[in-house]
Amino acid sequence: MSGGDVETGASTRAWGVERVVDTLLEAEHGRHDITRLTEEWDGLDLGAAYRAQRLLIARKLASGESRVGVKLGLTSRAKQQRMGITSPLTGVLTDGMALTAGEPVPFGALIHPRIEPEIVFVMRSRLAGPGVTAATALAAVGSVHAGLEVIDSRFRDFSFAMPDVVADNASSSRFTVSATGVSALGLDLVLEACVLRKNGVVVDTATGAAVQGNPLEALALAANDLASRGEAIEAGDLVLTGGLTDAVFVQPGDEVSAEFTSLGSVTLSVEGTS
Ligand code: OOG
Ligand code: MG
Repeated sequence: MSGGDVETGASTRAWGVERVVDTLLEAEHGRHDITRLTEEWDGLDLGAAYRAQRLLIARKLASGESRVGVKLGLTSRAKQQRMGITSPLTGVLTDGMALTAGEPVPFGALIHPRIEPEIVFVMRSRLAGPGVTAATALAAVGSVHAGLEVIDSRFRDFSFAMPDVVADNASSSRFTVSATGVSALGLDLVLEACVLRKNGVVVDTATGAAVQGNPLEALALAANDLASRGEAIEAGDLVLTGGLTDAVFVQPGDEVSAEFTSLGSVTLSVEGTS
């Protein structure tokens, strides 16, 4: 290579936010996992990680995707214990991640997908921190839905430190949300129960209390956390409040469903045959 201006490969440049994003996008598009970037670059702190996430999303938007909402990660003890990280994080959802009813999980396009059940809010109005509480968050909610998220960390064995997973947009890959929503008023989301099944067999159960004691607390947390970076939850946004249970690994042909007390059920089938 004759000069810096002709360098293109992510592996040949000095570390910085751009190289982090190139490395993550190469892994996603090439369907291969990578080792922790925090071990390669000690400048990857939380601030740099959120700048990388912002650039990663900007790249997706530049390639034609649209922003559709926000996701929370690591809001439940089940998730925090599995991943060894105790603080929640936020990521961004795009329409490129959305699976419509009946659309299969594209297993061949993914690295090592796992599926987790989530309580999802569709926002009626903008919600901007700081100082958002569960009560003010509730007032901004339009409807509540059942959701399933497909996570697909770009990191080998889902092994990452906090800045790695933040830069990786909280392992986002795909998600689906029930078409019919329920009003949040009169719903006890703390006691809203969820039964997670894989191929018809119950693999886990939880209630809404699993996420921050109350999914509305998770929503408030998202608004306040985003505000610290000058961002907000917008009217019309979807908000995935975080996996209620540990995520299950899936193989081609698997079917995963989440059945809720009041929110209904949502199912994902993984493409291929087992
Ligand atoms: C991080 C993403 C977490 C959730 O709901 O907690 C997440 C991971 O588990 O890889 O989406
Ligand atoms: Mg999730």
